[in-house]
Amino acid sequence: MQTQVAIVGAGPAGSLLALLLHQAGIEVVVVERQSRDYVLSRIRAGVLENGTVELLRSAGVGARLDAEGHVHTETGIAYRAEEIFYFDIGKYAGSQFVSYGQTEVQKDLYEALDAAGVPILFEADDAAIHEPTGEHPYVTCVHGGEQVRIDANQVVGCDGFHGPSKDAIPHLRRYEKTYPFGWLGILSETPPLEHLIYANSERGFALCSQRNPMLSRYYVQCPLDDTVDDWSDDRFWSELMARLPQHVGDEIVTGPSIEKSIAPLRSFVAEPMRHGNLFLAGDAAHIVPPTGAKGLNLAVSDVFYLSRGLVRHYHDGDDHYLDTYSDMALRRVWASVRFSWWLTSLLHRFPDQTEIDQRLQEAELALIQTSDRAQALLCEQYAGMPFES
Ligand code: RFL
Ligand code: PHB
Repeated sequence: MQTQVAIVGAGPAGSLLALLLHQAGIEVVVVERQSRDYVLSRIRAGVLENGTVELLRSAGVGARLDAEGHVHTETGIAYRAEEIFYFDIGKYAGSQFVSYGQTEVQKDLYEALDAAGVPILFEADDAAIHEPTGEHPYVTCVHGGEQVRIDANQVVGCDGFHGPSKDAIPHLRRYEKTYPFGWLGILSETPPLEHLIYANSERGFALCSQRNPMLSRYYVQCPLDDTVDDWSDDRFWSELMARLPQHVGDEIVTGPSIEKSIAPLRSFVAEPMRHGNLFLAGDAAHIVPPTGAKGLNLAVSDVFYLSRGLVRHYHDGDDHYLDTYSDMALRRVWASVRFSWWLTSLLHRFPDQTEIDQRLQEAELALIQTSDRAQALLCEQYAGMPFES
């Protein structure tokens, strides 16, 4: 098989990149380890920044998002048991964000790729990248029991944190930090609260989020060695309520969970994001803890920079944006890695935390609550930086 760009991984990064390149007349082939149904069953991100929404719209996959997504500007932070304030990214950053699940984004992308006839090899095993620094790198995999070879001009690793593409880069610098807790998340078919609410509590972090008017998403911080079997629905709801101000908890409509999972928290950056004709994008190159809602948005910003570089390369023979891809993408990555780490540190209960650490977190939250300038800084980062031109 011969193509111009071979993409490993059909999550949001690989799917959106494939769509944008195809729309620009560039041939792509995508290789995905899982089945389509499996990818569509993963419950992940829920918050899309403006830049993400605009890029999805420009790719022609904004219609359902515009019709069904819930537009917000305000987000709550609860702390000190009964205190709560709302920061407004509309007021301070002139921006808004949309609650629309990653699952729905993925569904929209697969439908658009199908309609465009872009080839995606689902359930492809043993994907490997060869000769990344050569003029003709290639990907091999096993698909439908057959050995497949895809010859390309560029290969893009969009294969998430556990994928093989970053291992094809020698001397890759890896920066990593793990956190001593996880997030237990549930979905329930109940009406969500109007606003997202993040909570700092002596019992641990909690988050109230949403997917649509009849689908809520909630999280509580839990020990890393807990399993979902340790958490009955009753235990989850009572722990969530115990971490929120009473008047917020009173508004929550509880119901049976329809999904329950535990995710570890990690900060990770791989540098550089290019090795010859192999490029990395999305979770393949970086992971952030979900506290700042940045992971999917960063994957999309990588795709913005990389698609621009590839389009200029194929249309004009101009490699400026391909050559600056890694540096430009990494500037945004590091800003989000820092923000996500900071918000995680501010809102979670650490195992060795003492009373003074708790009070220091609360004092910082009080500073944000009462200082316009501190709130503006939070809002600017939560809203997301604009893409660099
Ligand atoms: P993905 O989604 O992991 O997709 C990678 C794809 O590559 C495939 N793959 C392979 N394919 C072929 N061969 C191989 N050997 C392969 N190995 C792997 C995988 O099957 C998969 O389909 O990475 P991508 O595309 O970079 O997208 C990144 C996002 O998924 C991720 O950053 C976000 O979900 C993170 N995240 C959030 N991000 C936000 O922007 N806002 C949020 O509100 C938010 N909340 C979250 C989150 C992630 C969470 N979890 C579970 C990690 C909440 C949670 C709980
Ligand atoms: C979600 O809705 O899943 C969500 C929202 C905000 C976050 C993380 C996850 O910071």
